[in-house]
Amino acid sequence: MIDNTVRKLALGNMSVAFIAFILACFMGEYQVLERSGLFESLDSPTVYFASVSTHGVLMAYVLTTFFIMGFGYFTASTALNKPIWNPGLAWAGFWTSLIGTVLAAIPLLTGKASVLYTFYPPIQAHHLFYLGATLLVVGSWVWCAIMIVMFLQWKQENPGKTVPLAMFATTFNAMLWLWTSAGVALESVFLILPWSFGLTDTIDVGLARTLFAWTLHPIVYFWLIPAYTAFYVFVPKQAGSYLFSDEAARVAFIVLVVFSLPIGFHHLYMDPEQAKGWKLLHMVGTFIVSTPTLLTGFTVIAALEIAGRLKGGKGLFGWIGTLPWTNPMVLATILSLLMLIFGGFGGIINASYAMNAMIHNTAWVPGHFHLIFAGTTVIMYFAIAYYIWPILTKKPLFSKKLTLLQLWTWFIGMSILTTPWHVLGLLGQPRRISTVVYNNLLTLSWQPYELAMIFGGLVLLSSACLFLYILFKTQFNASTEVYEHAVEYAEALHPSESVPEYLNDIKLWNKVIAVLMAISFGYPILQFFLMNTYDSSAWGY
Ligand code: HAS
Ligand code: CU
Repeated sequence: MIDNTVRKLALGNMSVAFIAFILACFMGEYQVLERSGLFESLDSPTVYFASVSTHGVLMAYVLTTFFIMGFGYFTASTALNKPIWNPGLAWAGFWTSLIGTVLAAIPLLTGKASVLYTFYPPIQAHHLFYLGATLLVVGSWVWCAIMIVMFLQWKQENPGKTVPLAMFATTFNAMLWLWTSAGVALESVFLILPWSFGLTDTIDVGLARTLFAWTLHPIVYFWLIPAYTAFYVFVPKQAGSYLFSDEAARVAFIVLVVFSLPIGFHHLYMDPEQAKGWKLLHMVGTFIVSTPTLLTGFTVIAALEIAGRLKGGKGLFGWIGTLPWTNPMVLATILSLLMLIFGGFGGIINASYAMNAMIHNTAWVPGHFHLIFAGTTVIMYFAIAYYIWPILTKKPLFSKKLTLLQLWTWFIGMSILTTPWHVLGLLGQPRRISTVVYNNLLTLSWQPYELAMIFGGLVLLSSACLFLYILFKTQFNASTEVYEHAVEYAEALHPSESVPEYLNDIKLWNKVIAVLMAISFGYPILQFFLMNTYDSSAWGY
């Protein structure tokens, strides 16, 4: 049974995540309305950029980090059957991150940090924003340390045994986050913080963007790993099937973590500060990091196929119809995978050096990441919340029908929002602009798409409200019915007593990452110290 500390830590962290999420959804709808140029009274670049910066920070950093921490405490304690190591420290991490979030929110909401979630210099925000963001990250490092300590302790207590897959994935994500955030931490400590406090007058934009690129790709897999964890450890059981291969899942997590780090230059293809050879190297790595997703798609669909066939599905596709579509976790997985086909396809286009020139800095890019992050990834956050909220609160899930409606509307809304976004990008609409109206024929042709996006946003906003309503009604349900189920982890089709040590530990992979990072980022960073660079002056406001 789940203990009170875990219950509070998981609920506390996830509640912050979902409150941030709903606030950001309202901002998102305002942004599509404002940006369309169809409502003159809303026209305000100042408000727009304050809003879009807050929206991005809330979704990309606050929703994700708090969700991942809450879910991590839950998986660590249930998969290992162990209490949380040092709960006092866990709460200290939580409060540090929360205080950081509040500090960053002050300049964001007052228009003093309208630098978008990527905060690329030379646009400068108020120093409170950078300080707050730093604290948010420092708090999350505490979570990483707790996950790694629990993983190592369990291994010591259970020599020769295989670490449960859920904990293996969580610990790899913690390790990934430590490596990932190191890039932006270096950028903050050595470049941005001194510059924003006025200790330095100039900033090396090329070096700052290089260090941010170190973080920018792996961070997206930090967000994604909880979704894949659910695919592997919850979905097969929920569908009435088995985990197709425990070993393949471990390989997928390892490749995902190891190869997500040395490839960030695919965000810099169009930048001048890195040479094309380095970009090419990072491109090769980017294609390698797509393979664990293909492996995940294959094994998760295989688990679903087994489920469908066990339920009597026949023929090539007959098993799809016999899947338990009314199970929220299974439905979310199917919808998530459908969005992954197109979101991932877009990713491959982005990653292809030459084709990147076609879509870089256009509306295609937010189309890509809304589909694959807000779609594929966040729909699994919903499914996880629906699955564990009853376990954490001991209250049965409020209305399965509404839950299914919520998942469908999220999928439909996200498809309506992101398809026009992709098309607009191909039509040449830039990203990061506050209005699309230039009074010419080209921008007139954009209008029907803008209208569709406003509608998609409305569907999403309703769906997001419904999500929170369901969690709220579950937790504060007045009924006396007690939900006493424990979490059920999937069993492997061929359970193996032991796996090779490299599929059961982090040490070797840490070393591999260190070598790959030295190769892919060593010289590209060093070069800034070997040549004369011409810094841009800060133009803060
Ligand atoms: Fe990305 C930009 C490349 C995945 C997020 N990405 C972004 C940005 C974000 C983001 C936030 O190379 C914007 C950053 C900014 O603000 O500047 N991305 C990729 C590639 C992948 C990828 C190659 N991205 C993600 C994920 C994200 C995310 C995951 C968040 C969670 N991305 C890029 C590039 C850029 C970029 C460039 C820079 C663009 C620019 O120029 O600025 C890959 O990981 C994708 C691999 C996925 C696949 C899909 C396989 C499909 C499967 C589904 C099978 C399902 C079936 C259905 C058949 C290859 C496995 C079954 C149905 C049943 C009924 C059962
Ligand atoms: Cu990337």
